Amino acid sequence: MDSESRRFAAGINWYPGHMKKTREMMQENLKLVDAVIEVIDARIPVSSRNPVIDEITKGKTRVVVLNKIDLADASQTELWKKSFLSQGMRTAAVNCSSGAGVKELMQILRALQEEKDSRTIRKRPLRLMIAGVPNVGKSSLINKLTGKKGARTGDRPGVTKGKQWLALVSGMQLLDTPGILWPKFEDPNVGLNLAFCGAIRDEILDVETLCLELIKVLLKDYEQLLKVRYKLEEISSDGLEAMEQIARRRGFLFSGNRIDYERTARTVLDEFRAGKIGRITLERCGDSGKDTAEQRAAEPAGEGGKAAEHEKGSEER
Ligand SMILES: Nc1nc2c(ncn2[C@@H]2O[C@H](COP(=O)(O)OP(=O)(O)OP(=O)(O)O)[C@@H](O)[C@H]2O)c(=O)[nH]1
Ligand SMILES: [Mg+2]
Repeated sequence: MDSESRRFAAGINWYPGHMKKTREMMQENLKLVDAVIEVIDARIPVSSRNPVIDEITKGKTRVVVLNKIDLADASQTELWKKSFLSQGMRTAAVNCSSGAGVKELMQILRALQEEKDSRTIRKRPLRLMIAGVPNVGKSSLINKLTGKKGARTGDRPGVTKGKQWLALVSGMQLLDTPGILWPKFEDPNVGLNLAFCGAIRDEILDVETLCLELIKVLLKDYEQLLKVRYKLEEISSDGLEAMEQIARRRGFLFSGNRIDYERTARTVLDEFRAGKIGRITLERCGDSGKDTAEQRAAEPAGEGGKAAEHEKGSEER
């Protein structure tokens, strides 16, 4: 990552007061639940794992759900799933839009129920907390599991406010929670990845620079997809030039052929998030995934570490 990218990434943070409150609510409710379903984004299986959720759910049975697999590279999702399984985590890969993989998750939950029943005299249906970063599909997962539209969903972060219990036909109870982030991203890539995938409110971001960063990342591993989507025979290896090529191709110009960067940015970000550029996994299992985790441990605060310090419990923006 070049120094400009690093500076931009270090400035990304979103930890409004409601997330701090949600964290407290989750901690209070943990004693009521038998297990936690951690929903993560299959496009960013490292960055979408919230260390706070890790910390507060220690000692609880956990199920990791890789969601939005329709948007991710299928072979990468397979590798990530194997990697989580090999770490001893119960894992399912799902698409909460179509429902693919939800049956497999149900089998995991049924097995958990049986395990619990075999240990207790008074049997009662499982209670599960659904946790994860904003916009990852927690409420959509609940709706797929219950077969109803009981939980509100939406294509922006921060849709669920407050807690809500919903029941499955089997009697299992699911607790929907608002998405939470954490006060400081140690690795600037994490903030970027979360922003690319829509876990951070666009209103607080400079979307033009965010798009430029996304294009830089895509040029590395997915150059061909960019060329095809934007009908470019050749694409510059320079991020800004590539963004300008896209703008011209789409006709996002003001009078005098000046480029409408904002329109270009919103379009490319929307198309990436909707999977229109292709199925893309930003964190590849093996090398880069491992690198990211190792980097996190090895260099707690990068160049922009201090700048990235978030105000704990700052007012909602
Ligand atoms: N393509 C795709 N979109 C999905 C999938 N699951 C959820 N979505 C979409 O992602 C957006 C966010 O879904 P929600 O269920 O509201 O996410 P959430 O985690 O509850 O979000 P917050 O409550 O804001 O934290 C919605 O537009 C969903 O339709 C999926 O598997 N694939
Ligand atoms: Mg929600």
